[in-house]
Amino acid sequence: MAETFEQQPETGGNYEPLGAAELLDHDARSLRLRAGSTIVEVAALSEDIFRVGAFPDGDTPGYDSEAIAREDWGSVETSMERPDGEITLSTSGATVHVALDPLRISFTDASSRTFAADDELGMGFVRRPGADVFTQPLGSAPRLYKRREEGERYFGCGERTSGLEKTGSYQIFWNVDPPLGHTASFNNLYASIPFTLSLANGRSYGLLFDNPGRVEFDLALEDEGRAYYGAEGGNLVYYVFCGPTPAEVLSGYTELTGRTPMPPLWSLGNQQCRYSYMDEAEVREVARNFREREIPCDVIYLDIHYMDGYRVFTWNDERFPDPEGLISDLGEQGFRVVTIVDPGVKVDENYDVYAEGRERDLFCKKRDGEEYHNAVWPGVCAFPDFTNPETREWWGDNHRALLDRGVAGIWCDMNEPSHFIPRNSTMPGHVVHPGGPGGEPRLHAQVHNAYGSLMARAAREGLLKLRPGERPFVITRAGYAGLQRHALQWTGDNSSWWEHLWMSMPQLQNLGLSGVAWTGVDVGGFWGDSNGELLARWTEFGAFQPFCRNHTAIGTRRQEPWAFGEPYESVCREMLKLRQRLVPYLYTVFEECHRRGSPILRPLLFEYPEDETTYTTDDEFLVGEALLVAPITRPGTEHRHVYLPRGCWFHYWTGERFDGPAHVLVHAPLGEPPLYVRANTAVPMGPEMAHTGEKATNPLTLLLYPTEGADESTLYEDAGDGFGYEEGEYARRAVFCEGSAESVTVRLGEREGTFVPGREELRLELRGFGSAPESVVVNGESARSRYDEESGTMVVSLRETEGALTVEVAR
Ligand code: MIG
Repeated sequence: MAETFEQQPETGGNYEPLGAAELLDHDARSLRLRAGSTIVEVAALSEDIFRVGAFPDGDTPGYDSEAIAREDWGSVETSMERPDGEITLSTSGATVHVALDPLRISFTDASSRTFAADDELGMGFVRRPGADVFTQPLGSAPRLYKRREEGERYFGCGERTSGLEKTGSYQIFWNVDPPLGHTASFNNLYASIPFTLSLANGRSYGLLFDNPGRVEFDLALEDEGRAYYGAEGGNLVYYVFCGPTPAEVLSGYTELTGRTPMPPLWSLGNQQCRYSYMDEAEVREVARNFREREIPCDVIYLDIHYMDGYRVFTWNDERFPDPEGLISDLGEQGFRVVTIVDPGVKVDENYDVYAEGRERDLFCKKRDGEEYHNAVWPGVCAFPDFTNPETREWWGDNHRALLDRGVAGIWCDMNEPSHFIPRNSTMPGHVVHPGGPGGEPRLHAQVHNAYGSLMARAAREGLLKLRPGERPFVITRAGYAGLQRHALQWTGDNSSWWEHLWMSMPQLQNLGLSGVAWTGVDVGGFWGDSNGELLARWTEFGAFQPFCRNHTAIGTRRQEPWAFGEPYESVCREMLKLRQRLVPYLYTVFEECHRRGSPILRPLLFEYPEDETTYTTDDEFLVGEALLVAPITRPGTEHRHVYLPRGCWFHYWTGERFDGPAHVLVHAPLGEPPLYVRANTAVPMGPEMAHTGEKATNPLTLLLYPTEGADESTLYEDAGDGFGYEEGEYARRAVFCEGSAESVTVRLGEREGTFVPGREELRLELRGFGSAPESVVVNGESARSRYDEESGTMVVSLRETEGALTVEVAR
C-alpha cells in the first residue's frame, strides 16, 4: 500500500500537451472536440463566463464540483465562426478562440484585448502509464499553461498573508492546520481557492482552476512570460471570467460559485471569544462586564470545553449544567451564544452520535473497508464522509442538540481536517470517502480541499432545516472555492504579534478578491499574550472587519477589551461603539456583496484598477466604497503613510480634506486610526447601542461630506433576519449628493421595497462647512437645521417617509 502519498507533482517528465484537435459537434453554447484520446469541451455559460474541460482517456465529461453553485445557465446568444485553422465562439461580451493544430485556447473581447491565452505548452496531462489504485491512484495529472500578457499582474489565491500581488510567486492549494502557525508567505493555510484575478492595463479577468485535490500555480515565477496551473490528478476544468472590471470578475465568479448569504443583522455586532470560557460562571462574568463597562457586544462563544469529553453535539453537565437557562438569561441581556463543532467523532460505542454514524456507515474508510481513525481532542475519532449527502443531512440534524438549547450559530473548526497524529497533519490521501448510495467512492486526495466546505454546508443546511425562518450563522476555518455560500471564514490561529496585525490586511483583502467577503481574523491575536497597545490597535482595525471577534488561546492572558486597563479599554470601547454605529452602513455593503459578489473589506484596486499604485497598497483598504482605513501596525507609532486614490477624501477625526491621488503622512494617536470618508458618499449610521437589537435605529444618520461634484450611494435595510427580503420586504434608497461653492443638494430617492423601517427620524449630518448655511429647504419648504461652528457640521432632521426628499442648502 502506498503509505506516503505523493506531495509534489513531477515537473516536466511525461507532460504531453494536447496536439491536433478536430471538432466533433457543437450546440448553441458549446464546442466538443477530440485531441488524441482526450475530449475537450469549450462552453459559454453566460456572456462573460466561459468553461473549458479536458477529459483524458475517454473519461465522460462532467463538471460536478463543490465549488459550483449554479448548473442551469439559461440561454446565451453566441455565434460560431471557422476562420482558417481556428474555431471561434462569441458572445456579446467576449470571444473564445480555439486553434486546432495544435489545440490552443485564448480569449479576446470587444476592446480587442487578448487574455487567458494558452502558452505554447497549452494544456495537457502528465501521463502516468499503468496507473493503478495502489501506486498511482490519481491517474494522469492535468496542467494548464497560460501566457502572461504584457504588464499582466496576478491577485487573488485566497487567504494568503504575504501581500496583494502574486506575480512571480508559487502557490500551493492544500488545506492544512499550519504546524508553524501563520507566516507572511504565499503558503497554504486552512482554505484553498484556486482562483486568480489578473490585471493588465487596468483591465481584469479571472480564472478558476477547479480541482479539490492538491493544486499548484506558478504565476510567472519560473518563466516570467507564463503562468502554470496544475493538479495531482483528475480532469482539467477551468473557468474564465471576462470582466473587464474587478467588480464584473467577482460578480461572475460568485454567480458561478455562489454568493455570500444575507447575514443575520446581529452577526454584524461585536463578538467575544476565548479558548475557552470554562464554565457558566465565567460566561456570565464576561457578559456582565460588557454591559457594565458599556462596551457593545452581541455574541459570546463557547469553545471546546462546553462539550462532554469533547464529544460533538453534547454538553458538559458540570461546567454547563443548565445551558438553556444560561442562554436565555444572556438573551435577555442581548447576547447570542455560538458553539464550536469539530468534525472528529469520538470512537465510543456508548456515544450515540458515533454509534449512529457507524451503524449508518457514514464515516471515512481505510482501503480495507475498516473505519479510518485518527486522534483529535476527544481521543481516537472517526471522521464523517461529508461527500455523502446522507452524512451531511445526519450531521445537520445533529445540531438539534445545540439549537434546542438556544444556540444561535455554529463555528466549524478543525475541518481541514486537522489530525493530531502526526501533529497538525491531515487525513492521508489514500483514505476512502465512500460517497454513499449513488455516489462514487473517492480518495481523500481527490477531495481534500472540499472537506471543510462540505462540513460547513452540512451545518448550514442543518440550521436551515431546523430553523427555516432564520438566516443561518455558520463560521468555518477550512474550505474550498465557493465556501462563501455556506459560511463566513475566520482565518484561524494567528499570534498576538504586531506582524500578524499587519498580515491581517492582505489576508482579508486576498479573500475578498477570491469571493470570500465575510471574513475576520482573531482580534488581539490568538497564540501568545496580547498587550494593551496591541489589543487597542488591533481593535482599531478589527472594528472594520466584516466579522469582528476578539479571540485568544488557552493559557494566554485575558484579552477582553478591558483586560489591559486604561487607556486601552477606552480605545476599545470607542472603536466598538463606532463599529456598532456603522452597522447600517456595513449592512448596506453586505447587501451589495450578497447581490453582486463585491468584497466588503476590499482592496483599493477593486475600485481603482486603472491606478497601479493601488496594486501594492497592502496595508490599507476600503470598506464598501465610502470608507478608507489605514491601520497603525507598529508599537509606539503615531504616524504613517497613506495612499489616497483619486477623488476627494475627508479625514474622519479632523475633517481635513485631501484631493487624491495623493500620498499623505497622517498623525494617528491611539484611538484615532487613520480613517477617511469619500466625499459625497453617504455613510448610514445608527445611534449608540449596547448590542444590535437594543433599540430601533432612530435616528438613522446619513453622514456626508459634500464637495463640488456629485456621487450616488445607497441605504439598504430589511428585517435583519428571515427571508422576507427575497419577496420584496426591504427598503432601499438612493442617496444623491451634489455640491458646489454655493450650494449642496442631497436627494433621497423614494423608498423602494415594502419594508418600513421602525423609526421617526432620518438625519443628515453634513460635514465640512466653513460657516453656517444661509438657508435650508426641504422639498421646497424652508426647514430648520442645527449648525455646530466648531466642527463645521450641519444637521438636518427629516421625518422618515416613503417619498423622495430633496434637501437644498445654500452656503
Ligand atoms: O487545536 O477549539 O483555530 O480558534 O480556539 C486548537 C480550540 C483547536 C483551533 C481554532 C481556535 C480554537 C481552538 N482550535
